[in-house]
Amino acid sequence: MSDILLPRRQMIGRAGGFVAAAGALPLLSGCDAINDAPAVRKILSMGEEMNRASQRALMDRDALAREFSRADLSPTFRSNGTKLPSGDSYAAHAAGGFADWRVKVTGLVARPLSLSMADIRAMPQRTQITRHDCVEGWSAIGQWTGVQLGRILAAAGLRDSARYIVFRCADRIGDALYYESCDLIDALHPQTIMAWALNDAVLPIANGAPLRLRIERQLGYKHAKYVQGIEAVSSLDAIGAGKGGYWEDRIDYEWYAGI
Ligand SMILES: Nc1nc2c(c(=O)[nH]1)N[C@H]1C(S)=C(S)[C@@H](COP(=O)(O)O)O[C@H]1N2
Ligand SMILES: [Mo]
Repeated sequence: MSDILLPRRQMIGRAGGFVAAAGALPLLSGCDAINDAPAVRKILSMGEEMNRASQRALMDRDALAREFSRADLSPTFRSNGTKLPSGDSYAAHAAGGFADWRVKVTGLVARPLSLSMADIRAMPQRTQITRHDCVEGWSAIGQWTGVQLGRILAAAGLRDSARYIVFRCADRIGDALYYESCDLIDALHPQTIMAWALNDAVLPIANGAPLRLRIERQLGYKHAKYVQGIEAVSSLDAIGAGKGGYWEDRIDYEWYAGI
């Protein structure tokens, strides 16, 4: 998996480089000849790169991911990773239309919650058409409907010591149930939703039924499917091997997968 990850990452990096270079061009044209020296150009573009990186790190975090129109929807939204969680428990939930599914909100909260899908659907909803980017080299545009994670966390009452939100999933891959996490900037971002519908239909099992995270400023593997637990913690040290996610702990996926 990691060998196909690299080219995609490089592609994303390079795409950013092209944008930076294109932006820098008008500044350079019309300047004196020294700007044509390759070394100077290299230093300028390094500065541009650093500038972009620090902006991404410090300032860009609240910006909205691009939203698309219905005409942009992918004909099918493919599935990746787990397509059907194994085990009798999930099968029984699926057979019952997930009527008994519970999402537990625990950890550093004033009021731990156990939410049914009916509870989730009774909360104010948000619908967004966004592009999903998987590091394995595919993208798809889909329309997602669900509750902003911030509303759920507000209902539970985050404690001051909470720094990260951990998502516990129902599917086991090899040795462990899938898990992911994010910081509070992403957790409280307006486009971060717990989605139960895709393209106006109830979420298919392959896409994470009954409830999956949409965290639109991040790469695909952060979008936890089959969520049954939302946990507020002060540190990721005790989660899995400490890097904050199933793939982060096993291969070289970055915890911060911002796009
Ligand atoms: N629980 C769980 N969540 C998961 C995965 C998974 O295997 N299990 N795969 C991740 C990856 S790598 C991607 S690209 C997306 C795929 O979402 P999709 O199946 O709706 O396309 O889910 C992410 N969330
Ligand atoms: Mo992915």
